[in-house]
Amino acid sequence: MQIFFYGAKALANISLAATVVAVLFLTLQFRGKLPTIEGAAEYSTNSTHGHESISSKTSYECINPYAQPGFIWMETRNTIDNTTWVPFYSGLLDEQFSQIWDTKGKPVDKVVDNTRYFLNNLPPDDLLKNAPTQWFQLLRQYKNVSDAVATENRAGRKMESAEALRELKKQLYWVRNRSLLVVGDSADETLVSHFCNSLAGALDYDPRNSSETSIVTCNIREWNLTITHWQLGCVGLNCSSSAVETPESVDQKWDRYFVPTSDSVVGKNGVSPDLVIFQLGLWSEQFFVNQYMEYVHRKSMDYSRTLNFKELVLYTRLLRRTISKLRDLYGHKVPILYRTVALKNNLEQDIAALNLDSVARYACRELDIETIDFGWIVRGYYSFYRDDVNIDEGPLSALWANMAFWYLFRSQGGVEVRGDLVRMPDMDKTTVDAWNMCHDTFMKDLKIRS
Ligand SMILES: *[C@@H]1O[C@H](CO)[C@@H](O)[C@H](O)[C@H]1NC(C)=O
Ligand SMILES: *[C@@H]1O[C@H](CO)[C@@H](O)[C@H](O)[C@H]1NC(C)=O
Ligand SMILES: *[C@@H]1O[C@H](CO)[C@@H](O)[C@H](O)[C@H]1NC(C)=O
Ligand SMILES: *[C@@H]1O[C@H](CO)[C@@H](O)[C@H](O)[C@H]1NC(C)=O
Ligand SMILES: *[C@@H]1O[C@H](CO)[C@@H](O)[C@H](O)[C@H]1NC(C)=O
Ligand SMILES: *[C@@H]1O[C@H](CO)[C@@H](O)[C@H](O)[C@H]1NC(C)=O
Ligand SMILES: CC(=O)N[C@H]1CO[C@H](CO)[C@@H](O)[C@@H]1O
Repeated sequence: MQIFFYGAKALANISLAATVVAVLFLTLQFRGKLPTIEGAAEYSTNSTHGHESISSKTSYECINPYAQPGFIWMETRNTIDNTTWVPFYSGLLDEQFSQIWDTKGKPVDKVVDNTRYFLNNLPPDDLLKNAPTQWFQLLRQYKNVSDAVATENRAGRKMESAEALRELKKQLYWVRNRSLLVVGDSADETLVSHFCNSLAGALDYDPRNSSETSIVTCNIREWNLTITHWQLGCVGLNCSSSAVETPESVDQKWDRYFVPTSDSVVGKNGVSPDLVIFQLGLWSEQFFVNQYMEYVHRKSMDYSRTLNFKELVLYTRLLRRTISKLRDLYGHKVPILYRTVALKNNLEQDIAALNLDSVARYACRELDIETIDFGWIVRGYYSFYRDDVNIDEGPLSALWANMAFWYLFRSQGGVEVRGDLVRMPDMDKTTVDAWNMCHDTFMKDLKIRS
């Protein structure tokens, strides 16, 4: 049998019944991967929400799928479901090449085909089953099924979807009341808004009239799940060279806009967001590029220039200021991730962005901050951008959401190893601190890749 997320492929039409059957099938497949009590269909009021009490195990294999070499699998060019990062693990080396080449090195089978996105050519099961959970797709399924339940309720029909909904709840219960803070530029805001639009979340923009920053809050009501975006760098299109962040302007943004609203960016633990993801590379790059343009009296911008050491030091100061602002605001316990820079989609080179990313990787490693390597993973996928810097809604935005939720899951005490959810978050947080359990290992694994 094909592994999960595949079995229902035959159900090509999107009728309500088909969707419900597919979801039931998928969730039952999925359930095999969950540490649930067999046959425990009821959703109990236990604090672990139907999950077996967390095992007494206090250590697990620490392996971050998104830090492994791999590839992006997407079903089609425009899909937002069925997209995942597939780490190679051991499957690649075990493949039998004799089927492809004969002893004289002549191909016995066609290696190249016209498949651009693995449409009819799925990666091998043993690779795909090691891929990380597609949290975003599960959330979308939940939305579909709960809409179906509402329709059935209104129609007074038998609750075909109720069982599917219960199964999904068992996988997703832990996202309730969570809060994710994303600090960055429009590239991050775009990803947040794709996520929310796709789940019909309510997006609020505030302050509406500011030319200094923007704050976007998205709430997925079904889950009371909140994602907040704080904009660093410039806002709007009219960014002159003076529109750059300095450590002082970072302070000012914090004091005027972020600190006064920071109380609303508090999640399950009551004192901080459950996870923070930040990045501030592209506007800093733009500042240096603008400065250089003025300095040499040119009309065009040059992204191929290597930044000098002073520029790197200034950027590092900015980065440190941002991190210490976050720490001052929310304390040292909140997990913070540096999101690696996604290079620009333009014909020129983007060397300055590489320089800044490299400096940030180094500084964050020294400051004990883990990396979410989205920028590296999507490097080269420029046809999926909707303009020079912002990624379109599609496979890559889905991938971003899956990645963010992999870390959020971990921040809540969940452990996923090679595609298996070996430990579900414990709502009482009485046992292992899954974040710190693997933090040292993941810090050691960090490579300087730029
Ligand atoms: C919660 O579940 C665990 C394991 O099944 C059980 O030992 C415990 O008594 C349950 N607690 C409540 C309040 O039901
Ligand atoms: C949700 O429903 C829409 C519309 O029926 C469908 O296109 C989409 O594939 C479904 N997504 C999931 C994850 O079930
Ligand atoms: C979510 O928050 C509400 C309000 O504080 C609370 O009643 C509920 O128990 C919380 N649910 C979970 C799963 O934490
Ligand atoms: C939503 O979650 C937040 C953070 O956990 C909590 O303070 C708030 O009470 C929750 N609201 C509802 C309606 O559950
Ligand atoms: C911007 O909004 C704030 C809060 O709503 C208000 O106090 C301020 O006067 C507004 N500024 C402008 C220039 O409209
Ligand atoms: C754009 O910047 C120029 C020069 O700083 C300024 O004169 C102009 O008013 C700005 N336009 C807007 C819409 O902010
Ligand atoms: C090939 C594949 O896995 N297709 C799946 C994509 O996602 C939808 C919605 O979850 C499934 O119904 C398909 O089976």
